[in-house]
Amino acid sequence: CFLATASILAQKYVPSPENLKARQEFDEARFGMFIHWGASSVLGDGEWVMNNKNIKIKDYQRLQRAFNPVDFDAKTWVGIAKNAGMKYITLITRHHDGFSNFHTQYSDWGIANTPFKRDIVKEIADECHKQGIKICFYYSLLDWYRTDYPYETGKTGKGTGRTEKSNYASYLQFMKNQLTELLTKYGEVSTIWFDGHWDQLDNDHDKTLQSKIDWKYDEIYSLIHKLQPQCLIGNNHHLLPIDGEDFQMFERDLPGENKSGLSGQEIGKLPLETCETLNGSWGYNIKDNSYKTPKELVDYLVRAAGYGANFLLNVGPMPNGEIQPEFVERLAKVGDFMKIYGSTIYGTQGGFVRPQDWGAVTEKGNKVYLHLLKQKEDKWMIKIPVAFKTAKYFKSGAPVKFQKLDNNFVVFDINPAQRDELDTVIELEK
Ligand code: FHN
Repeated sequence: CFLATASILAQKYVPSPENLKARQEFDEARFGMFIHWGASSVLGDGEWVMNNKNIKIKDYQRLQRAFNPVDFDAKTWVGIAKNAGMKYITLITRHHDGFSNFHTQYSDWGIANTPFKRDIVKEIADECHKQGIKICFYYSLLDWYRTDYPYETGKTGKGTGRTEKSNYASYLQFMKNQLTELLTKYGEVSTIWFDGHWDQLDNDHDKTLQSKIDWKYDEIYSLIHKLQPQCLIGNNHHLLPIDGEDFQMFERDLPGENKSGLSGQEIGKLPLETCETLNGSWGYNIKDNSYKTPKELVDYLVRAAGYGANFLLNVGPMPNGEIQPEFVERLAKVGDFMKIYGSTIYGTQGGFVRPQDWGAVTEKGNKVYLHLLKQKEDKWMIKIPVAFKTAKYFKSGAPVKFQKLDNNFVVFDINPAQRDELDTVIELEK
């Protein structure tokens, strides 16, 4: 009997056929919208405000009376994402402050008890299904509000006023209950995006990022796959994928570049995603005007595609329910770019060389796309280890002059009149 149990426990996750299909679709999507929104948005100081400002639970609870996003319209939000060329939305259902953006039986601390009352997760999910884009749910493992969450404090150790002892079994059951709601009441959910694993590290500088507690991911992940086998699981733990996960994400980092300072993260074999903010903040931050330019956003998107990764671009909507105009404007410009160049990005794979200073390479079928993001010289030599017959400017279709040299080197003669300030794309046909 012991041996039988041990062999069940050791069983590796085998993704279902639906899941494999969903992985492929996810891997073709390349561009999604991340939405950080909730009670914390009211304060306009980012989603970490409760912890950063050491606000006690009893004071923070007042936000429930204040969060009243009367101008919220799911149709408008989904329209903004679609117009930007985004293929999915990853929405915060519950962030570290524990506030549930959906109607839940398992907590009074949520949207249902605000003056607004409406289930914003449901409205956005329904609208995504209606407008034909995928809906994904972010769900925090870390919780600054519940007393049964292990440890008194969040990562900064400041404390939010919880007094009772932790009880992970109870907290785990709560998460399972809420995940069951999320996976049974909102139609098809494309991904569950976990965050917060890093809260329970032995040592912030420990590059192995091993957690102090056993989160029981096997139980959580198998529940998700039982309820919706196609639902992809990702976890922002900065480790190689754990058994049961379906995609690997890199926060503020292109896969494998290890620039974010989180960890030296290696790349596994799953579909990849990188996430970044449109300004410098995830949640609404009234002081943050450091908006990335359309050129910077396009650069990030194209470089991510050059690594074979999706780009999940974050917006932190305002407490009244609107996405601020500075974001909408920039997203629309990226959308204009995607309307022209989308087919050089969606459904492609990373090219024959990793992204370089000059730009990135994507490939699809018998086409290779050279994205000249920063390349400036009119005579440009590059090593191209794939045989190709023709070269043309993707946008105009005009031929590009080139000369093949020894050892796969090719010299292109770039016509300045054919350059595009965002990205000059040369299409090679094999
Ligand atoms: O602490 C969160 C943060 O608020 C935000 O949600 C980002 C998104 O990737 N993840 C965490 C930081 O690693």
